Amino acid sequence: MIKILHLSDIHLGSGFSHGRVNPITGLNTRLEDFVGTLSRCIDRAIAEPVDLVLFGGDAFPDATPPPFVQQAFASQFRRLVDANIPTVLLVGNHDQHSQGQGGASLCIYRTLGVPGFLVGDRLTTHHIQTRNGPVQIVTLPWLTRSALLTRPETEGLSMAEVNQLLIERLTVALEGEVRSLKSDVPTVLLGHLMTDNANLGAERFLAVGKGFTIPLSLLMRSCFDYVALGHVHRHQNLNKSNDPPIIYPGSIERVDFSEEKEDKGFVMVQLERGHVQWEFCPLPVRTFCTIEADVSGSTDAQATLHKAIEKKNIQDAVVRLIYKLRSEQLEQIDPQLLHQALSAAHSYTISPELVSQLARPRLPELGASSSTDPMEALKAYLNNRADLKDIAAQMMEAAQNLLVNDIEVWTAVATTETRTDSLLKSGPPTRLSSAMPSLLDTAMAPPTNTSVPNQSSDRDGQLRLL
Ligand SMILES: [Mn+2]
Repeated sequence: MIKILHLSDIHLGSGFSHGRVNPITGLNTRLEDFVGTLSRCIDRAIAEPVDLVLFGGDAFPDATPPPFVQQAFASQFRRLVDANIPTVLLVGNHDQHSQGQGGASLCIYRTLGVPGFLVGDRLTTHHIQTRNGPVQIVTLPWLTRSALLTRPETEGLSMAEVNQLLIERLTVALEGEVRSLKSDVPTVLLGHLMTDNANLGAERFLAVGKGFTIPLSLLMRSCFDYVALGHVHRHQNLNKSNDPPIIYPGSIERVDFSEEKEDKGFVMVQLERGHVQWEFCPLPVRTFCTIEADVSGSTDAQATLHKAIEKKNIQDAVVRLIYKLRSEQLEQIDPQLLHQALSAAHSYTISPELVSQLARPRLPELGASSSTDPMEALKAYLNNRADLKDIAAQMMEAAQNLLVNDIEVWTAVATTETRTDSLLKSGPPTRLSSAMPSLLDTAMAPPTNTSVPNQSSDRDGQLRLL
């Protein structure tokens, strides 16, 4: 039996706005929180001890974290090297350069030849000999459209057709891995990806146009004993019948307020070929607390606000106070008293919102508390604009085209050189891939580096998700 600790979405170095500088260390307290939580995961791995650690991707907010953040990450994972615990570091979307080429922030572990460490930056199978026997890990890092398709291949195709083509390419490539698996060795698929039925809540719309959604049927296969995922920050098992379990452990810390109500943790797995047990292990992480109040109808706005604050336990929490008031009530609010009332919090923000009788109300179906994808949002908007009825269909079509053309940076022409440096493994070709070398080669060709606009703002947007 092989014991595995599966964690994901560490995002070390994010959420600094929710912390403050620790005067003793000079570090942001949220970095200290994240490192403390990561160290709890590593403590557990060593205390068991586990035979293998699987990291599901998104180590940092981006591919170029500052050295002190990299060092904090490395000093925790270093403890696994000392404890002789093999570790697979999968590359997530946040670990890649914006061009989607390689895993810049994690590949250093391969470059340095860190003993027992593997970096999963391509679709391939790793054969690992653990203390308790061999295990096969198929790594499926974050793949962008441009990693799988070239622009000429998609010209004139609708978004649905492009997605279909992407799935076909990936299916072929994954099938190549599956056919080379040893049938009597426990097997894990380790993927950083979005599945078509993951529960994303508020983050769903952010995913549109970024990468693509993978059908669950591609993962739900008997050749895998356990499917270890990363990307979605909310812990969930996508296959309740557990044949195999398809698990997002979620992020280890709250990255932002969209994760306010989520449990955070990692997953312990006991693996045999044909038999698996898993358990979610919650981590004690800092509380996030939203206090919402509408004082616009109140005669004593200040008192109403204090009542709303008193109802919540804000001790050491990351707090945001959002309240609505009328402009003539502004003078009734004493900010000093509010600061005092919130002083027990670890950090807090105060966001007054003026209620105006003149303002047109927001469409309830498009409120900040609900989420929807851009096409659905546009549809809801157009449904409320009788004056645009004549051109509504054209607007929908135009938007659809914008989404298709604008979502991803495409490779104009993938050169032979870049294809040689493909994401595919360099080992002997499988039966399938030797039968279809050109297709696979094209399928996994990374994009070129040229004329790629900076996508960092998009990536930050995705951080809420993922
Ligand atoms: Mn991700």
